[in-house]
Amino acid sequence: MKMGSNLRFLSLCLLALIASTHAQLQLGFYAQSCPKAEKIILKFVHEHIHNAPSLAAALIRMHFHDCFVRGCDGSVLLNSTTNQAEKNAPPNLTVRGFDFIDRIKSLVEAECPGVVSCADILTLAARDTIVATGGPYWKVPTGRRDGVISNLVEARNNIPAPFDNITTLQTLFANQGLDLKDLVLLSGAHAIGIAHCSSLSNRLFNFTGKGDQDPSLDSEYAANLKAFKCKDLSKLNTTKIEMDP
Ligand code: HEM
Ligand SMILES: *[C@@H]1O[C@H](CO)[C@@H](O)[C@H](O)[C@H]1NC(C)=O
Ligand SMILES: *[C@@H]1O[C@H](CO)[C@@H](O)[C@H](O)[C@H]1NC(C)=O
Ligand SMILES: *[C@@H]1O[C@H](CO)[C@@H](O)[C@H](O)[C@H]1NC(C)=O
Ligand SMILES: *[C@@H]1O[C@H](CO)[C@@H](O)[C@H](O)[C@H]1NC(C)=O
Ligand SMILES: CC(=O)N[C@H]1CO[C@H](CO)[C@@H](O)[C@@H]1O
Repeated sequence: MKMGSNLRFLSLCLLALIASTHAQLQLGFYAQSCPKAEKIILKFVHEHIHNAPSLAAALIRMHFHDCFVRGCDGSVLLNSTTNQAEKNAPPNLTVRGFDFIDRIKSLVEAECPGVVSCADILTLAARDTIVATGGPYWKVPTGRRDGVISNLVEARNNIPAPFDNITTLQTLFANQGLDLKDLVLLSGAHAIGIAHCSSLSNRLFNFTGKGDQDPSLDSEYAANLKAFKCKDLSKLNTTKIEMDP
């Protein structure tokens, strides 16, 4: 009898867990629980974006990396402990803006402790910085729950690499429930921000390992990068180029 009720309790808990992890996002999820949350984020963005407008690109990319590993759960923000966190995976070595999110989180925590997820803060801040720097506005439903697992290997396996071919890119997007149209549209985010020469230097200098250039790369652009910006092979890791010159 007791066993039966325990089992029933367990299954109720599991049902609740499934319901909560698959909870629908909604606009204004914090309208009752932390009504000022979205305003605090927006205000902070407006006060600070002028000092670092390049953060708009950094944060939309951080949001993308977060979402590609275990869903949009803030796990990209976690530090390594005994394991190596997502943050320390190769694609994340060039992710910037962690301090910015941490500072917003402190302000929101001061207003309503333990209510607003880091994942939602990152998502909203990414949108707000894009808008503040002249980009488009989109509605951001909230209610994301933060994860506690952050794993380097999962980041490496799920986040697309600059040398991935279109087939691999489509697979990685399909793994997240995103189709070819999503892949094309979301890649439009590369209209802003920077890349390091090292992210494309193989396509310039050693595409098939024979000192050649990727034939699909615009030849004029490639020649320009080789002659100027990405010329110094010893500085490929540190030289930045505009995504869309
Ligand atoms: C389609 C697969 C994608 C690949 C292979 C890819 C790859 C890259 C690479 C290699 C960089 C340059 C990193 C560096 O050298 O510093 C970069 C930067 C960037 N990516 Fe992507 N990316 C992809 C999709 C996306 C998506 C979906 C978004 C957002 C919606 C995004 C937003 C950005 C932004 C804004 C930057 C510039 C970051 C900055 O200025 O710090 N990317 N991406
Ligand atoms: C990660 O470490 C940095 C630097 O020590 C710290 O400022 C930040 O608050 C930490 N983030 C989290 C989520 O613990
Ligand atoms: C794309 O890359 C994958 C993994 O490297 C490889 O197995 C596949 O053959 C490539 N596909 C094409 C069309 O080049
Ligand atoms: C080009 O790639 C090949 C094969 O991966 C490698 O052996 C060679 O060292 C590379 N050359 C340069 C200049 O990096
Ligand atoms: C560039 O960065 C890569 C990856 O972190 C590293 O393996 C390589 O040694 C670096 N190259 C130089 C010239 O610093
Ligand atoms: C922003 C940033 O660089 N984050 C981490 C990425 O990984 C490096 C190297 O492991 C860490 O030192 C950074 O803190």
